[in-house]
Amino acid sequence: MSKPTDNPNTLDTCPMQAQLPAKATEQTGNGAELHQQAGGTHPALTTQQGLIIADNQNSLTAGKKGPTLLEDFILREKITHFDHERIPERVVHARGSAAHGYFELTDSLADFTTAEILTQTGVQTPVFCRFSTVAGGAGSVDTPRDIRGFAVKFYTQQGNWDLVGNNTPVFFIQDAIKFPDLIHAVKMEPDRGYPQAASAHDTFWDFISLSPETLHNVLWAMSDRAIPRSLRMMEGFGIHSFRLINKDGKSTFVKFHWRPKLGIQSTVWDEAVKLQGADNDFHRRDFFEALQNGGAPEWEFAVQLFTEEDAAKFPFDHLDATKLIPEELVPLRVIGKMVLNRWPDNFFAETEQVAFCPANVVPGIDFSNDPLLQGRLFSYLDTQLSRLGGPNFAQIPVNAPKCPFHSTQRDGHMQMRPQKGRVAYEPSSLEANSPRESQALGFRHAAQIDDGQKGRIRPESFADHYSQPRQFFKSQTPIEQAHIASALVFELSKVETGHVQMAVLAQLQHVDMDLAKRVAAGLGIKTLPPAAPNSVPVLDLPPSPALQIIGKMKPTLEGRTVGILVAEGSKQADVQRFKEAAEQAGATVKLVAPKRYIALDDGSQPVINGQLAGTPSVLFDAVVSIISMEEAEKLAKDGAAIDWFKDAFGHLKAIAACPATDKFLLPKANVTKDAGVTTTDAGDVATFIEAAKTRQWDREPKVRTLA
Ligand code: HDE
Repeated sequence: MSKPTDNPNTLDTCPMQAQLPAKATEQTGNGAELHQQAGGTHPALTTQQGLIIADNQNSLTAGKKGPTLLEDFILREKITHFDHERIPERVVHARGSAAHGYFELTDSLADFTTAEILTQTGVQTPVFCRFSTVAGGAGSVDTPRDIRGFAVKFYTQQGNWDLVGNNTPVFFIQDAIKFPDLIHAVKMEPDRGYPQAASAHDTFWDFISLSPETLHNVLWAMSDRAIPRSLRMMEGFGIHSFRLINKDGKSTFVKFHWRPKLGIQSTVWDEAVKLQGADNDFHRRDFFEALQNGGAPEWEFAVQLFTEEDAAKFPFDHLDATKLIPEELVPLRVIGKMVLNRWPDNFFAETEQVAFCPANVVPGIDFSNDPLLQGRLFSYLDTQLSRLGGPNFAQIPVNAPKCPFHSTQRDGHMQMRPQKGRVAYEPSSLEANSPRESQALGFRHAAQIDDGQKGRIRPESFADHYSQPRQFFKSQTPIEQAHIASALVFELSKVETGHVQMAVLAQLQHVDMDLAKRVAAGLGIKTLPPAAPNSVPVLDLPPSPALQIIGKMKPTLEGRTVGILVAEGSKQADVQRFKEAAEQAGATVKLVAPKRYIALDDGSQPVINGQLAGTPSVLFDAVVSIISMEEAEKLAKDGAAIDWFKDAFGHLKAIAACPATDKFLLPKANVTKDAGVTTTDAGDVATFIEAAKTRQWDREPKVRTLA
């Protein structure tokens, strides 16, 4: 076990004091001198103009106690910059975390596209990938029930390609013109300014109940997909159909999918709620720490390819973004992988300033006529103008292409590049090296024939709003169905307007009568309202097991975290045994104790990662408790200790409990024995590790009433 290096009990002097120059406040001269005298190697602090700053502690005043002078250009520059440190946050997907990495193609799609990123196998293309929540502001929490953004910028040699997707394969609406309505409905209500980052309120459910096209994505949002365990354990989807164009100009439709190597995993709702209190930054911290510790999360990249003729046979319209193509209908072809391995150097410069745009495509990839996608092609470029302050945001390093680029665009707010020459137009005859269009290499749109009829028309093929949500619900395991029903009860219980609850129940009946009844019963509504009007018959589509989480979860501890509760005098040998076993299974191990500095029974002082009161068991995937009888007796009076076990049990986690924990704590926490509760005997380590690789689903009926 590692020795603490910064245990204040073992330090002779305060490290801060040791580093201070003898008489720092009396130093004069410029910054470089000051640092040399301090024995440091720090570069001198300068203004933005490169001027070395002599005094960064005091403003320039007229006399010792006089007013501050306007002349203090150093103060003014610092304060001015500070005043403008915040830029408008994204109107949606404001809270996000991102990382650099690479994409590598393993299977060429040369028959289908000319895009080099999809035809050149073995090449590593740099990527920047940002995950986000949708509804909350930039400072909101990481774990609300919400759809997650999954946006990838590929810096290809043919220009940047942005695949700006979500962690669900469908979206709430069919037409871009409804997007501001959807977002206004889900965001905090405009008169009262709450709730933040939550869909459980009247305006959201009012809009949903009046817009049956939203139901499919609503069911995904009510499923455990919307409360992921980690950003590293989410699937991603491009949602819309795109087109691939080959060298002969032939077009094939494509849907893009990301599948996490660590398997999909979610939290349970009570856990997600408690995580909001335990760690606002749970997902960001998890992602950051994984990368810092050398973990490089990986996703498979897969496509579904289909022709116009295939599409004509689907029992839905693939251009409708509220529909998915079941994997059982068009199998996924895995063609590559993405590895994320480097946290940005600066959060603001990269994660905040990155500007994604679905219109960023490369030759060989083109758009479909999905009317939601078509609206997005306008929105993203437009939003950057106000968010990033002008038309030159592509010059910010995280947005700039990594291939050669030349345009005749000039000037504008924040122009960073002193563009040379007198020619800023095309064609020109004055400069031999001015950029020209290229028929051979340039982007070409798919030559498509549309019917040309102008109008605000929703196609009839978009009219079926219920068959796919029904298919989604029917495809889930009973546990997942119960979670969806319970999530609907939770959300609608927060709705204050009775007729909105009734209108949602009127819609749900088309999805599944049993679901509607369960939600009504959960709310205490005795009589269901009549079903909502419906213009087309609801189809009973074949179940698609690929839509489950539980059926697709990987039993693994890789990328997961095991928490071990210890206290003064805990048995070092037992701690070590569990630590080694968990680490061998791929988990990170964190030690929690009532105090930050303790000694085990052999005198060793392990690094304690969290103090008990601030480190609840929601932060771990499985827990172990190794404490002495004396300490356990003390902890039995501590609410944080009791909750540690009560929550771990309630959140269906594996628990390994030493005899003292078993005697004093488990009974207080109402923990009863099942396959997921083991002892800390050497013989039980392997059983615990196996149990820790999954959740104890059988336990759920014992710990909560589900709808
Ligand atoms: Fe977005 N969306 N969106 N969206 N979206 C934005 O662009 C918009 C939609 C998605 O990490 C905004 O730069 C419209 C679907 C992600 O920076 C904005 C419509 C999908 C992100 C915008 C949609 C997405 C955004 C806000 C309906 C999944 C975050 C800030 C037509 C396929 C990207 C910004 C990041 C961000 C508009 C619907 C995904 C306002 C108009 C469908 C992952 O331009």
